[in-house]
Amino acid sequence: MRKRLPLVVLILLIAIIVVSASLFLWRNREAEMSLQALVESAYVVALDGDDAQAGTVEAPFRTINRALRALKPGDTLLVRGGQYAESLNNTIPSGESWERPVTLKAYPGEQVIIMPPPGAERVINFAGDSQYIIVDGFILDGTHTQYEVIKLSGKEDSSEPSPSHIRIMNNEIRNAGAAQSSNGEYRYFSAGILATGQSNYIEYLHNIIHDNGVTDFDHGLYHTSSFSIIDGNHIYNNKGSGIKIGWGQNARDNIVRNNIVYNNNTAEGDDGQKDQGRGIGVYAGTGTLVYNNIVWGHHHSAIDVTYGGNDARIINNTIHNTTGWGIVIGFGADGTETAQNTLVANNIVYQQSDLPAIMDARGVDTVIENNLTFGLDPHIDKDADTNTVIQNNLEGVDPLFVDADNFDFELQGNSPAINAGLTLDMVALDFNHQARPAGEYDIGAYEYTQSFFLLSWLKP
Ligand SMILES: [Ca+2]
Repeated sequence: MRKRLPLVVLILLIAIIVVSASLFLWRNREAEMSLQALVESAYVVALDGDDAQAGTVEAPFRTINRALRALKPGDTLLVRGGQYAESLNNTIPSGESWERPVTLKAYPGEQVIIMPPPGAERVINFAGDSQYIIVDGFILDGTHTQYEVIKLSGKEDSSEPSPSHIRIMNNEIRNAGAAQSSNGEYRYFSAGILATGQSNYIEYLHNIIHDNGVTDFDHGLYHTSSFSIIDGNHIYNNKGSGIKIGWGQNARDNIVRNNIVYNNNTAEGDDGQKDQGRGIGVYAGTGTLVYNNIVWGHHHSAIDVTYGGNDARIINNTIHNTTGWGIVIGFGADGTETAQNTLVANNIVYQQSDLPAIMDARGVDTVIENNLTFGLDPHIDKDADTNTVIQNNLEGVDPLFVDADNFDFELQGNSPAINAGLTLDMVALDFNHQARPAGEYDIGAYEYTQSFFLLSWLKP
């Protein structure tokens, strides 16, 4: 006789289905209502609008720059789908606080491209003391621009006005400087995003930054300012480095986390070599925190700390098959540059290059511990260092990724990286925002968790 499902299980299953379905409908209804409220309270721009109109959803403006003149702190501008040939050159008004910002947002569910016409310098330039501005959900295309897609034009002198408290989120940032040709000279001015001087408290969240630049000195995201967060971005195919922090200025206390950085350094240098672009370069700044990043593919090094970049923390990153070093400390081009007090901990470096996985060239007081290395040259090496400590690392041990060929760098259940990391408060969450249990940190960007079908299905 066939076994029948016990009645209590059946009732439980039906209850789960009913609750889930109502929860789903309720959430959808809530989202619809909040969109309706947003649309009714926002200014709106559309390609079939008219700048003489009131800028409402029924009577939208035609140009973004017209709409910007109407915005006050707390206002939102929604831009409807289509392509806008405009440059926003210091024309976005400031908000008052993060409670009353000025927000520019692509209309939910619509694709909005801002691509300035030939001759424009940038897609967006923030200058003066612009602050409390959110730019959310656009495709920002520098195909015709001369310089960066976005520039935050801060001044070196803190007594002069600089932009600050700008949130750049959910945008695609591409093709900076594509109108330029390199004509054999080095240029430094077509990064995807460039922040200079005192452009502090900037948040770069969940952007896709790709195919920017002309020469190998043009980076995806080049941030030379302080107190900023670079979180959850995908950065690839840029001519120079993926992310570069600091250069010539004292970039302080920046956080670089949860980013995926791959296959940058697409330009050759004037020596015909691709040896300039880093995945993540930490230069000349203090206190840079780099964690839960995943870096692979063509780069001089996946993570580089040098040129006086001091007190950097390089923690719980996962590096796979970069063409140079995995992590390198204190290796400036002129052979004298150093970095002080760097911590390199809980990183996985899986290399197929013949350079050491982790190299301390000229670091001072570097600590390299609880990392896992594997590949052609899994060594953790030091050269002209001062007081380097290398301890508790797993050298030449396969991390057992789930599927590295398809860029899935989560850990298999029998990975030696599981529970082999140091417990460090500053990386309490992993790449997936899962808590790392104290005393049981894994090495690499992901904390291994057993997956239970029902639990993952019930998660929001
Ligand atoms: Ca663990």
